[in-house]
Amino acid sequence: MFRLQAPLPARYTDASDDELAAMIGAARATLGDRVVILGHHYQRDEVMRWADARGDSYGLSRFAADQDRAEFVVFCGVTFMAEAADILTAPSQMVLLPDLNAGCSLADMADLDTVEIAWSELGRVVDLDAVVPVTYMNSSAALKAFVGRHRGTVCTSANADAAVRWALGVPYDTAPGPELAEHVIASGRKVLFFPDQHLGRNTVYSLGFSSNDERVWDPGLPSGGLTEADLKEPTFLLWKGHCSVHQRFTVDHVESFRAAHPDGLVIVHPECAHEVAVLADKVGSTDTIINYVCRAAPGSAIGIGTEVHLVHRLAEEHPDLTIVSLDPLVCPCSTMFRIDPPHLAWVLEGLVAGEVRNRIVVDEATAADARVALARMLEIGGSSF
Ligand code: CIZ
Repeated sequence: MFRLQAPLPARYTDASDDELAAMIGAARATLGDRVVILGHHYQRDEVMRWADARGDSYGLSRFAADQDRAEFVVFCGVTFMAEAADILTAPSQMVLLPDLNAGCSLADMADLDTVEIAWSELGRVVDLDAVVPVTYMNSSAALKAFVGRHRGTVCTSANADAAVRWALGVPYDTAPGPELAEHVIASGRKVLFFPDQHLGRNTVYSLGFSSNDERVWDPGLPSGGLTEADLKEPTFLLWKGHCSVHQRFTVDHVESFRAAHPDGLVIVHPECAHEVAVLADKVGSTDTIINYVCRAAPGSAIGIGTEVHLVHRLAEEHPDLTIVSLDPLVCPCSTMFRIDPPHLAWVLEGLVAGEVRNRIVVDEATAADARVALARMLEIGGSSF
């Protein structure tokens, strides 16, 4: 869905940093418990300083849902996160996204129409009862609803392993490896995983599957660019989507870091390409990365492959560690970066004036199906839940 943010009035665009901080502080004080401000880990510091809670997309949505005193949830994140918060909060709560252009290019790589086409093409050659759709949290509400309707689940980067095991009917305590893979292949179960192929691939390879067990569905090509055999044979169909930030990290980045820090540790997000992930000491979600840094021995050098605002914040908060981004030409998440103090001030001052600006609303039919999939994700759990 494409929404356009209208330019802000000069009161906000011409204000100095101090003036904006004064506006935000005054509006927040006036609104008191009526508002809660959520800051995703990838937000810039000038925004993050105002957050009542910091976290990943799912953690923040849960936090919002638990704040029943807050009438307004100002989500400093991107559209799919604000949608998830609207789905999980009470009908009386309103979710606002300070800049409507803060979308997510990864989430936009799959939409309901193209996923429905893939599903029906798959249905021509395999029994859909054996296929479970799994969507990453970074997807539209419409796709969360699709998996809710088709016995599937949502996953986050923190519980993708548990979600894929669940989809394949593999108990959580079964050791990963070739035996697990053989057992699943023999069962004929399949997973359609969207929209991030890298999270899908890193997850299924860590369970013991190989490149023979997956094909990539390219939504831009007829039949996903696949033959009938390609649809029938593999256990996994991975959607051809990627995160433009995490896809930047390369093998050369890891090797350069290791050359500069021979005893250093490397941790990368599972949205990074598999050839990068295999070189890392640890692969994990934003919360996993934060916990890894918090537990590191003083003096450690850590190279991180994730969004740069989080990396810089961790470096500032841990002066006893050497923390660097693996990519020296660091690239922020440009859509997250749209949320800035002028937009935050504009939304908060609107609330003070009785005007709800940039409300994100998911229609109730979609929300009901999406809630089913989100509830399944919570039931499935996983290491970080
Ligand atoms: O779901 C999130 O918040 C994202 C974008 C990443 C993560 O690992 O938490």
